[in-house]
Amino acid sequence: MDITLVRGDITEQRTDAIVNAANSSLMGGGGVDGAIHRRGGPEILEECRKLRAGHYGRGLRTGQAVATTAGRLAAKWVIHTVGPVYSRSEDRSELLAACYHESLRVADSLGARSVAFPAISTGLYGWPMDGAARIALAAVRQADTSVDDLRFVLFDDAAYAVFEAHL
Ligand code: AR6
Repeated sequence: MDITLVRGDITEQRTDAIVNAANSSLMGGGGVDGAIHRRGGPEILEECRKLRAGHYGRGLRTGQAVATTAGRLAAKWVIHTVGPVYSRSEDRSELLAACYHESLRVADSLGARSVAFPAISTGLYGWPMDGAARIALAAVRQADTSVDDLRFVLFDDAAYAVFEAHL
């Protein structure tokens, strides 16, 4: 697997799938989630609503992942996953690693070979970039997957530098 770092906006990636740092409601939000729904258009939310009306009536649990169309985006699919909110008192690293593993499992089930990830949980959910980068890179390196082009799309220079140091 090739692991690449990109400085930019995940909605512009031309990978088979892009991963959304969603919340368990699947009904959109700010950050990456807001950008994906805004640029991908209403089709994504329509599919999310159907998921909520069906198997995901209670929402998507932290560490799980599920795919929808990518609407108007260049990618074919959006894989929604829910990162853990950072906690100083509780070690939630395994839940963060699960986001990467589960997203890659969903990617494999779709036949996606190229996948772009944001730095899950490092925005609104408060995870320090250094720890999040270490967990993310270890998780994707350990994964047993057919994805051979994996990109981390980092929104600013500081995030890029932290991932670069760990890679
Ligand atoms: N492309 C790439 N990275 C981005 C983009 C973008 N367009 N926009 C922000 N980032 P966040 P979380 C970076 O908050 O911490 C939402 O409201 C950002 O700088 O998007 O997992 C959801 O609905 C940060 O480094 O996700 C949830 O409620 C990283 O992406 C909640 O936020 C993740 O920031 C999830 O919080």
